[in-house]
Amino acid sequence: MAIEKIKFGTSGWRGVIAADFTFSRVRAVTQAIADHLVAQGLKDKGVVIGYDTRFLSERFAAESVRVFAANGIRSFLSNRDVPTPAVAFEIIRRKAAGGINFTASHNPPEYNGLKFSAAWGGPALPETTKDIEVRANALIDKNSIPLLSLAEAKQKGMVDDVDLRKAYLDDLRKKIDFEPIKKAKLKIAIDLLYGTGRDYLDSALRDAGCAITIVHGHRDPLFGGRSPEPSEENLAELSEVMKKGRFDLGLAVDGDADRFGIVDPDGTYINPNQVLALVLDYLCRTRGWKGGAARSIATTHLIDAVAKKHGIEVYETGVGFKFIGDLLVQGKIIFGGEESAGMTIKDHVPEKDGILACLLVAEMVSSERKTLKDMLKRLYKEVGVILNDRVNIRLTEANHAAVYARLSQPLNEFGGLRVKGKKTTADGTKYMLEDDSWVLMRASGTEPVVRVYVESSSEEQIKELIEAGKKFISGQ
Ligand code: G16
Repeated sequence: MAIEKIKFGTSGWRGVIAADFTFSRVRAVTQAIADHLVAQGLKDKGVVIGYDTRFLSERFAAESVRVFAANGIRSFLSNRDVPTPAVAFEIIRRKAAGGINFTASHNPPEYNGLKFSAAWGGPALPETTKDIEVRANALIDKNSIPLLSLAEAKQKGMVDDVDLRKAYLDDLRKKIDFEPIKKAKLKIAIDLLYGTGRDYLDSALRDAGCAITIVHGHRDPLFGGRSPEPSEENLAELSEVMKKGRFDLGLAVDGDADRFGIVDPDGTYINPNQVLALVLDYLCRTRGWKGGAARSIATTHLIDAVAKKHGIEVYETGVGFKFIGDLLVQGKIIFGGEESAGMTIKDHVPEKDGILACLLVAEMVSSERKTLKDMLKRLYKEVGVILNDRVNIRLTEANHAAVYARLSQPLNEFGGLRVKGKKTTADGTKYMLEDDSWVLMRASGTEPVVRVYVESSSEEQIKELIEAGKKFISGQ
């Protein structure tokens, strides 16, 4: 059987543990990254290495350190499992050559993965990951990859055990206005989804005087049998906890704490698109920053409506936070968001940060003294109602090719609405429909699914568009 090639997807390289994601392939990818850094003249700056709470993550991280050490590249190895945004922050703080977090983020438990962030702190751009892929695939199954033992690496001063938490949290204290949070004395329920957000999000809020109740706050490499994704379905338990107690807010982060999940006091899940629009509006009203807002092609146009209200420019990017991170470091934007629950802001890491997003929501709830539902009502009154939904449809060996072929079909009508324009990108086709509704269908770069995203102004229309999407993908 031919060996699958190593391929970086929307964010890093991911694979099923023991099948695709193996020690030997981790060695090959690390060697490829080492060669890439040498070619860039960055070898002497060292790399930050982190890992999440998945099965064997810390072992994969150690393997990577051994390869870097044998190449004369020093590793700053995290002393515990760590959120991806904290790795991004440490890369910038240490002026390192880049960093790796061993994580498969929100994927199911049988996956592991590796996110490579560049020296600028953001997820590596396609030209970089292409270079690493080519180098790694040429190295697969070669026995020539140099390796030191960890003891040798330590003895040669090629590995430092480091704490990433303190500097990262100290920095967040400068970016979040904790005064209203301290005054509000919020009661918050937090679902850590067994991941790396533990002692980060909860301790930042506890230090600000909040009363915290934690759900799923210990390491479980099986994530309770689910994916560590803060989706409505996965946060049902948090929602139940909130319905039983009296809480002001429910918060969650994914396995590597770069995505957020928000729940209102009555247990209602607030979808990430709505959270993004509310936070952008809040920041424009309170921070007085100048600059644009970026969203991916799949993300709500409610952001555009908020941007219009405040007279700021909108940048539409492909799917993947790397493109938003790139705009942030270019100084073009004050805010970036993705519908998959990614957010960052001006002067922060060019990487999505679920901890930052949750803290900003806590700040917003404390100063507005309203539920998110009420804030949304107010926003819809001001800028108009824009609703959205998304479904993921599983791809199988059997339907894979047929579904892919369908994704590029020309369409004149969709869900009973006329197609008035389309945008074809690397992320599939976005069909603009009558009355400013739209639909985007694209293959995921992190999971074997096709995602159908729809947006419209009424619940009924949203349901029809989702049904039309399901039928279209299944070829009916
Ligand atoms: C998905 C989301 C993207 C996100 C990416 C990585 O990609 O749709 O918005 O940037 O995951 O997120 P994370 O690092 O949290 O896994 P795709 O290609 O699966 O849709």
